[in-house]
Amino acid sequence: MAGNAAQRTYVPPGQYDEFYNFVSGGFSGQMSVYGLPSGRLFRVIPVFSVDPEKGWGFSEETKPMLETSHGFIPWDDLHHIEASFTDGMADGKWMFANSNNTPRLARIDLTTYRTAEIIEIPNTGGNHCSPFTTENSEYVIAATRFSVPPDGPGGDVPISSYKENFKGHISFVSVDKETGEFDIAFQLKTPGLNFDLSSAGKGKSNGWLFLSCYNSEQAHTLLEVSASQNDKDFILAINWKKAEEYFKAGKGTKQAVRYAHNKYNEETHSATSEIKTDVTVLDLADFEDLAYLIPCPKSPHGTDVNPTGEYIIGSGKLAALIPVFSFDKLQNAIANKDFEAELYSGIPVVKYESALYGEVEKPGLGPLHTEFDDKGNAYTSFFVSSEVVKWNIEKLEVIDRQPTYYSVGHLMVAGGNTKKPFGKYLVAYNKITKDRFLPTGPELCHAAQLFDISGEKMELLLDFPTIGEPHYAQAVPADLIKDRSLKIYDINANSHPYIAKGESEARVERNGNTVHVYLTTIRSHFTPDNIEGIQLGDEVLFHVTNIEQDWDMPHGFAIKGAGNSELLVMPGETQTLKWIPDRMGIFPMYCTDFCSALHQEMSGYVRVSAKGSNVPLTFSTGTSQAAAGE
Ligand code: K7E
Ligand code: CUA
Repeated sequence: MAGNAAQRTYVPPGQYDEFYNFVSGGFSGQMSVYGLPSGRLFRVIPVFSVDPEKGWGFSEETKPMLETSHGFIPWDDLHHIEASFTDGMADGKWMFANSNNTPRLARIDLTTYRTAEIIEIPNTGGNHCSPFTTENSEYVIAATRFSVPPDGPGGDVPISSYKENFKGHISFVSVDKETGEFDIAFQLKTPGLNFDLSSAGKGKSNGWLFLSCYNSEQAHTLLEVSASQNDKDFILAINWKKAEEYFKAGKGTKQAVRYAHNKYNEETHSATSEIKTDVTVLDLADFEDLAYLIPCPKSPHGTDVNPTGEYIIGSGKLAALIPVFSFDKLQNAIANKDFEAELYSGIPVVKYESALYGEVEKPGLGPLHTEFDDKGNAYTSFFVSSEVVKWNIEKLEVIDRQPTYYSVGHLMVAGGNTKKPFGKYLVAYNKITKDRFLPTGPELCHAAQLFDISGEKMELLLDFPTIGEPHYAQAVPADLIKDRSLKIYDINANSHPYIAKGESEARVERNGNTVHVYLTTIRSHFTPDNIEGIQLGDEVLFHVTNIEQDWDMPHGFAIKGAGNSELLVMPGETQTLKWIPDRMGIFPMYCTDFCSALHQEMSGYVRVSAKGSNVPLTFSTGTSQAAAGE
């Protein structure tokens, strides 16, 4: 460990980190935001998860974000984070994230640091090969990990009919340049293969997409044996610009499907969920010039394209070498029809040697993922031999190797998947941390390890624990995005249907068994803070508007017996907590976020009476009269 490592990661009090690091949370369903080089955790953002700390998925406004065609699903397995790109560089607008279980794609807004949109992906089983974006984020790509029969009643087939009935789908989800809004433009239907990961071409290879696939055997049971038979699986190269041309020319067929499209509206402060019912599918079997298979040794995992776009690195999980493919050679091979076979009824297989630039010999065991620096070097993670290996792409020579503690999965170089990596820091995301940290029972934290890669040798600087299981991550220079961060929501732009724009609009209204409480918060009281006339059998909706217009001034809201969570309401925002009282009596409510010296005083009472009681509905703040009628 380098002697001055502490100095190089130390960010003095009051100073900022150089990079934001957006890290996937794996089975926590969240994305966390760290600073680099300090490793300080700033924020955990619920994406495919509920989060009681923020009321996310518990407030009435946020629940629709987690709707799917299967109903409300408050969890998923988030593996990959990818930045929105402009000209192959992170532009700091959004982060994209995939869910691996119930296939979904999310967009996280880097002004609000919240999930702004989630779209479900039809015809897909396990959205692992996702979300990888093209050079200008024209599309976010999402491909199926498990091939399955297309959605619909036709899916009721014997599992043993895999080869015939199971299909892969690669989704091209367009991203609106201004708003970021998703739309599934089209899908490519492929033979039944398992797509693991992908990278879009960049620079000279812009317009192409490279997907690693395993299970070229098309096995459907005991895959650890039966999908590891072939000496080589494949990288599927797709000419997506061509596919887009065909789509725009009206090719493909519309298929009836059902998928949810959820959007959060910053003006109504509410999410909506809509079920969409069709998707355009182009079957690869109908086109001759869209797809080519490149043989790739032994169960490829990552497929990564270098900053110039010329080299495509395959990482066979069981391979003892790293193949480096050349985009130019691939193009020549395609032009010369230098094919060794056609597979899966009609996809040409390019000869391995014809696409290969060269192989890195004996790099390590179990290569998974590769990222790049600004000097022509690649960095590959090795799960089995638990190390990070630096090698020169053109020379195919190993330059340095450093152990990780332990069993690294993804690694990330700052800007390492862009056209111009920053090449200063590398972070290894490790699966196992036995003996690295104070023990915390049977489960230990996963962890990140920060390396300085500015010199010839990599230097380990810092270990820091992570939330959930970190897979992929992105780092963006702080200067690019920190000034875009929102400070408050403008209350005058708040068009929530149940807003109270000031204390004079605070009130309580009964509509049958539903009681709407228009509640405001400001340091350090609620308006109203005494409410009587609630009856058993009522459903009470607390619409809490935080009328503060100061940065970093949220108020919380909680009431005894509520079956959900707190609300944490940002300045200028309205959020709703549903409460169904189950007994008569007095119920305290209070602010959960220490907002001022008199935060403890920020509280109130709600009286619940019997059904049909003659206690009238009253509300007040700052008066001590008993409610009328007593
Ligand atoms: Cu290698 Cu799901 Cu990207 Cu994790 S995957 S390590
Ligand atoms: Cu408001 Cu504490």
